[in-house]
Amino acid sequence: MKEWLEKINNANSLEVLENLRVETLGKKGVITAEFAKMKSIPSEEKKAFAENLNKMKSEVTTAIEDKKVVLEKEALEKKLIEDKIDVTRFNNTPSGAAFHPVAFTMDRIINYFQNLNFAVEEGPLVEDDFHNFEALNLPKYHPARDMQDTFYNKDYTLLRTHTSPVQIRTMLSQKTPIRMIAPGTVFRRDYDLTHTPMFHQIEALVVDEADKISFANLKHVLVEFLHHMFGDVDVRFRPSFFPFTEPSAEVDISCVFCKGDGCRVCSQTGWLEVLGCGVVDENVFKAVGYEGKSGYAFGLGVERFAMLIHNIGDLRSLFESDLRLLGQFK
Ligand code: 2U9
Repeated sequence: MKEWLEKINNANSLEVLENLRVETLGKKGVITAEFAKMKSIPSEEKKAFAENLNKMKSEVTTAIEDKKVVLEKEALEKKLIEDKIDVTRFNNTPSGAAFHPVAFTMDRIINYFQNLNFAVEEGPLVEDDFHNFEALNLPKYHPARDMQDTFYNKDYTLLRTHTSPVQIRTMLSQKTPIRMIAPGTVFRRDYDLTHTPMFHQIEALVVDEADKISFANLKHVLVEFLHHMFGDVDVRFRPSFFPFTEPSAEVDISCVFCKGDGCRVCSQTGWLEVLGCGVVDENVFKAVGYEGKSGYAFGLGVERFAMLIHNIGDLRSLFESDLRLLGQFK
């Protein structure tokens, strides 16, 4: 018996211990076999034999139970040490924020002009008729007002249709020289493949004393700017009309996709229209008490720039918050 107790005490795993339990107390175990001998024991010896056997059984049972507690504890400790969480199974790299392509493009353009010493001016999104139309040579009933389908409020305020009211406010509150850009959100009642009711513009205004600012200055600044944004492209100025500039021009670059050969994006023309510009109309200067000054202005749509720079085909995808698109700009 001592030998079994020793074996139990030396068991080094739960498996070994279980085998010892089967070998001693199991159906075919040595102790179970001893009980079977009871039948053949003379009755006067039975009591002592049974007592001895029960004592053995209980000693072995206790020894196995005690050893089991010790081995289970050891096994748990071993498991806790060995069971390491494999952190590499989780993608714990921070997903990281990314600029929206419109914000990214906006920042690039703002940064470019800040480096040329242009001030960045801002103004309200809810404007009045004077700052959004009247002062910009768009008097009441002027047909050009129909060009801008406007969101009007009940009190005749409106959501600005361009950032130009910011230039009006700047001229009304500051003296020349003025060298500024007005980046911001604008609103027009328009929704199709190439128009959304909210989009972003950056407009620029440069004003100084009479004859100091010319179309040549404007042309130089824009050609340099477009080369910075689009690389080695051709730039052309086409005569155009805007109520707030005279003369006016629209500016094209050679198509960034087909290099001017003609493709679907440029409608086979080889050219892409990217901005409008001109020499500030005398009537605009009159409206803000700037009679006789000279200046130039231009305006661009930020979404259009972002689409051309990042090869984005559908304007509306810029407003859908789809992470498959936004994730590409990290
Ligand atoms: C003042 C005087 C003149 C701003 C200008 C444009 C031409 C122009 C468009 C570009 C694409 C609007 O976003 S767009 O649809 N803009 O073509 N903007 S000249 O002229 C001004 C502005 C303010 C006081």
